[in-house]
Amino acid sequence: MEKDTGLLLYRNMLLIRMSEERLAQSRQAGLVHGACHTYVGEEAVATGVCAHLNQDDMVFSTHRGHGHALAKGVSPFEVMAELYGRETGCSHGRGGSMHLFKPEVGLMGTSGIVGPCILQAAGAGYTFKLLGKPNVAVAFFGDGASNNGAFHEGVNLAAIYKLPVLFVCENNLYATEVPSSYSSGNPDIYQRAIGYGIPGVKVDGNDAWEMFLAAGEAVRRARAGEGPTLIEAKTYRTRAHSEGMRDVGYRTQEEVESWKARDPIKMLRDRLLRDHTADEDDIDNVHNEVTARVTDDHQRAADSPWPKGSDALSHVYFEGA
Ligand SMILES: Cc1ncc(C[n+]2csc(CCOP(=O)(O)OP(=O)(O)O)c2C)c(N)n1
Ligand SMILES: [Mg+2]
Repeated sequence: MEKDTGLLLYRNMLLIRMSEERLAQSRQAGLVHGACHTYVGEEAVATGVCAHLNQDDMVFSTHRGHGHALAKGVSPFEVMAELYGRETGCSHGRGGSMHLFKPEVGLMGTSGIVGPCILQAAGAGYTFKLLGKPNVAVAFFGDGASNNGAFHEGVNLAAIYKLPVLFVCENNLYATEVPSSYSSGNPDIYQRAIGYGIPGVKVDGNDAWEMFLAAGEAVRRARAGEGPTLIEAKTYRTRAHSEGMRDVGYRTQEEVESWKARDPIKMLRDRLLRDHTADEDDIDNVHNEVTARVTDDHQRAADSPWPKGSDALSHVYFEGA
């Protein structure tokens, strides 16, 4: 692992973690309007994938999308201001957590509807292919979404046309409170790739380096015209399904603790130090930089103006040419 790559992955995971811990506090303080599904514990997935993408590559995301947005290059300030309902948010405070958009960096939207991101990524891949563009589209989605009809339609379409798409299933073992072992005939979702004639890869979704390597190969394939890949990232959310929801009765404390012991940020830190890729000072520097950034971005977001009532009808329909 190159030092620069290792520290970039570490930095981006920490940026997501600290931003969301700040958002969770802000929600308790009444600053967040609407739902807030955090990605805490799953940061390695978006970080490892998005490290290979440029601004013209497109990401289609879910209800649990803060990490995808941040990894794709939306700033903590724009994400926080959006959840705080401010004009400076990436959707001008109109959308909140599940309507984060920034097409300029390829973040094509988080969404409260479970499943369609799979179809949208296939559609974007089709566009790239028709226009002869060298870009890739990525759908991030959960184990729950993989049981939605959109999964079959989107993956099959991408397979037959060899579209440049990554289907990244974040299997965190539950859809809200329903275990995937209950709702899936075969909870090893990567094995479904066989049915579509495309590669299916199982990855430790808490291992940023493994995610980076698997995504690198899938992006290479996509850009080379070899078609889509289904990546199943085995991971876990360590906070409640959504902030403020109860988190008891469907999983055990022991299970949560066993996954916290495999925290993706801690795992990468241990690897960086063990392999002498980076030292404690390097890691402290990243912590200091990210802490200062998130603190400052939160304050600027909280101090930002509300949208004006007179602007309520702007940004509702596309007005550009
Ligand atoms: C089409 C649709 N069906 C149901 C819901 C209600 N719902 C919201 S989140 C969720 C669970 C999704 O589980 P998964 O895809 O595994 O994502 P996770 O929350 O675990 O990240 C469901 C069923 C929805 N938002 N949209
Ligand atoms: Mg899930």
